Amino acid sequence: MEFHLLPFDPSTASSTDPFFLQFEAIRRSVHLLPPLLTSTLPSISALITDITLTSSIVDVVANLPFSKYILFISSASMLAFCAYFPIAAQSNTSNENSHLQVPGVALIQNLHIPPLLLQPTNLFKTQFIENGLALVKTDGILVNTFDALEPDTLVEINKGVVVPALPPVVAVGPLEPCDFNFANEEELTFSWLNVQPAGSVVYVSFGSRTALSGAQIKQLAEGLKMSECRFLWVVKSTKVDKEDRVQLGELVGDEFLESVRERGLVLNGWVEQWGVLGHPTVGGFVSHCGWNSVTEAAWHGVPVLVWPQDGDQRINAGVVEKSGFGIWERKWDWCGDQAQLVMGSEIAKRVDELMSDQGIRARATRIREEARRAVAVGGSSANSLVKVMEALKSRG
Ligand code: G50
Repeated sequence: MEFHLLPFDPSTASSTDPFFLQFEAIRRSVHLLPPLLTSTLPSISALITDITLTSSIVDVVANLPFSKYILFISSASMLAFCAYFPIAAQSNTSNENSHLQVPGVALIQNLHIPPLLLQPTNLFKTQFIENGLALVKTDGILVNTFDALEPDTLVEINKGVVVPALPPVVAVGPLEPCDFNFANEEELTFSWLNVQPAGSVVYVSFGSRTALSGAQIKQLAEGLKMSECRFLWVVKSTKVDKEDRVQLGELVGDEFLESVRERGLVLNGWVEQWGVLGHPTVGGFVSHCGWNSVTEAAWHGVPVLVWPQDGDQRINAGVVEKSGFGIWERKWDWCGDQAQLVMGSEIAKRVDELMSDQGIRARATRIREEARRAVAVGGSSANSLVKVMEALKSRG
């Protein structure tokens, strides 16, 4: 069924980020959903909505005869933070603390809090606070994580320690990504990967919406050249793909491309990340720690050099570090105009460390086993999902 959004004027919102503006455009149209939701046959028994829409949908559907669930697309640690942050924001207007204690879960340094949430006001912060407060009006929260990845956090949240009135939080992951089929360099990527030695390639990607600065891209190129590894590097220089018109040579230098031709593949399109991380020649991942990247690395048991760039990524990096399948150099800066450059020599050192550390590799393999056990029949995530289904059925 197609659902058309109302016209939306971005200049009426306090942000220029295309992703947040899209959230807002959807949020301002969800009040049109009820006639559609109540006219389906068979009638629906549950509505599952993305976290970004929570506050705009809960009141609209409050009196409709189905259960209301939220799908939280980041970590359970981030969910705890999301649920508690509005309470902290209300009680502490001075913002003088250097950290925030999420009850029962974690002491979060201000340095690790999503930067937009430390500003006085902006569209994302408003949405984040409203969504966090509205979580208590839902029947449950599904999270793309699994018990073995964030055991303590899940237990504490469900004990009511973080926010007492929070509905059940259900770990249902790791969820497999859907196949969008828009990886444009698939053949090149896999024919190159296929001829590399097992476990020898480090895959470098900062996700679908992070553009490193030109200067940082140059240092990363330098680092990969200095490291002794083979690498598959997806370069991204603009936040929105369709604005990307720069040739690779201009970004990283033709000389660089020539000098690493034997052991590196550099691309500036999308790759099919699930297939890349699952490829036997890939043995390490330099990642910004977007949550999908973390769960995919866990699923495939690939050790991660975490380099969070923005948003929830430092909180997610903490999860990877704690689970033992990643290395985190905390001195490395966020992305942004004021960012302190991380030099190539330092990147090379860490990449070589990642690729040679047998302890990390063993722990990544263990996480992989846990991830697969969680979604197999009888596993923690599979069982939890069955329970949700049974609850829906018993509602009639
Ligand atoms: C900051 C940011 C981007 C971003 C997130 C940030 C998330 C993702 C989950 O914190 O935490 C989330 C999205 C919207 C919301 C609550 C939680 O209202 O710059 O994705």
